[in-house]
Amino acid sequence: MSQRNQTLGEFIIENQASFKYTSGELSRLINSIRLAAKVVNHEVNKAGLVDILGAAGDTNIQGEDQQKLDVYANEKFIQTMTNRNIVCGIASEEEDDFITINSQDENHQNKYVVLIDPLDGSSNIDVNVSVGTIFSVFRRVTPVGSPVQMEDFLQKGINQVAAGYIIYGTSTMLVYTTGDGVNGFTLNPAIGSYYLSHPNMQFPEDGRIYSVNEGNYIHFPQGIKDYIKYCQKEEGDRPYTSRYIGSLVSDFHRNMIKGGIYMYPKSSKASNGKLRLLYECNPMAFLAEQANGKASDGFNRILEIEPTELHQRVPFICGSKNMVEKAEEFMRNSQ
Ligand code: AHM
Ligand code: MG
Repeated sequence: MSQRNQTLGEFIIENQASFKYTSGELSRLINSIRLAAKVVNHEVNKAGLVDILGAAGDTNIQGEDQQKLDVYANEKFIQTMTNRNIVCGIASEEEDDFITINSQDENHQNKYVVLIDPLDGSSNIDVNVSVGTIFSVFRRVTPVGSPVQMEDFLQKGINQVAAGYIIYGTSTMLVYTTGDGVNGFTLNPAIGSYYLSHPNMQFPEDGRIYSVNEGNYIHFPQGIKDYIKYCQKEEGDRPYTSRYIGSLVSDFHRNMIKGGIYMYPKSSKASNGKLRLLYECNPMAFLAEQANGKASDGFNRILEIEPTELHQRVPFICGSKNMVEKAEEFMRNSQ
């Protein structure tokens, strides 16, 4: 049920009972993400003003330069969730290993682990283009009270209990699901509250936007090349429109509202593509399915992929159902 002027805080309280585990722990977790997001938002918004731009000099596990804001966002999200003592473990795209929380305290009862990409698309910061935070939440599989283990994080996406993103765009939004549809909240920066602005978000079944880094075309598998040519062909409602921001959260968000497909396929240079299963693809796939969309690696449902390592990459095709199915058809036919 959506109400006029309903805040995220009110929405969380009102909907807590509909969540099947209802201990209030997940609500507190979403609350802490909302809080950290406000702090990060403040910093992202003044990125052009202060000397926080540029590479921090560190290199993350994927061998990429870290921007300073990546480091900042990583610290803020980890700090907020750790200080409030509401999760038992965190894995971040910016950290080599997962973080165990409260392992010294035998009485800690926290059940959830969070996987997070604190600032996705950060190469866009220097040019004032939208970036995002992506998060994914699982119930731990090892016994409550013991230190978390790798298996708590290496779960299939289908086991997610919540997922979402924050988009730091022309306005800042928090979009999330706890498995009962997708809702979007817009931050009113004057008051510091998020308001329910996009209740029950849904991908249109069909769309006319395709989002892919076409500069890599020559390296793409034949099925993807064929699908791109299909998108460009003059027939029916085609050619489609090409839109690629290079910021997954922003491309996904636009496609969910307008109808479209996002693709980061494997290539002859990167055999599993670029995006990470646990920090990027699983949460976006959960959101997509909850919003009547679809997410695939070209052949398999993303949410059913068995993860084998924290920083694993997978090819990613996601968006309006009929468009993703068409792309899969081209993949199959090219085999
Ligand atoms: P990042 O986690 O290093 O920011 O990389 C993820 C980003 C996505 O947001 C975006 O869709 C993609 O990388 C763009 O990659 P490319 O520049 O290769 O097209
Ligand atoms: Mg990322």
